Amino acid sequence: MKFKLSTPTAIAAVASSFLISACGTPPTDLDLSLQHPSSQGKFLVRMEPPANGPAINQLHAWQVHVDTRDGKPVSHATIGFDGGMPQHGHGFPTKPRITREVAPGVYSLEGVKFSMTGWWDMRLAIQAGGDSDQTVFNVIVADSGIQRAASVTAK
Ligand SMILES: [Cu+2]
Repeated sequence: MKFKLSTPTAIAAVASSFLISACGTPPTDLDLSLQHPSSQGKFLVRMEPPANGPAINQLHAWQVHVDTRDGKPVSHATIGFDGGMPQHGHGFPTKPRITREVAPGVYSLEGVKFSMTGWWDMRLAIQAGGDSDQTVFNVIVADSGIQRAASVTAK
């Protein structure tokens, strides 16, 4: 019997089709701010999406602004990126990476692509001047682009 699916494969297929169809409603208390201190408070981080969109499946770049707590740009930081859809258990379809520092304390995050609407998280691990810290940003992607925090609170 060559064509019989093994049980784990069958379960995985059912589970993944369930996850895709049950898109999930993001938690209502999700913090959608694009600017906040890193988790241990070592840096102030601001995420800047493209001015327009981005549309689903459109490859694009963000700018990541890293400052000290008193507002001075943090240059020469090493920033790692990870993220995905917490409710779907998958990552980005691409490998977004911090590629370069475009201005003091401003870093380009390239290769970002949202492959579906819903809740995505963007996790940064920042190392600079002997300090390291991390932070998470939540993004709700709608068909019209990124849902801004302001439009979430204005219900
Ligand atoms: Cu997904």
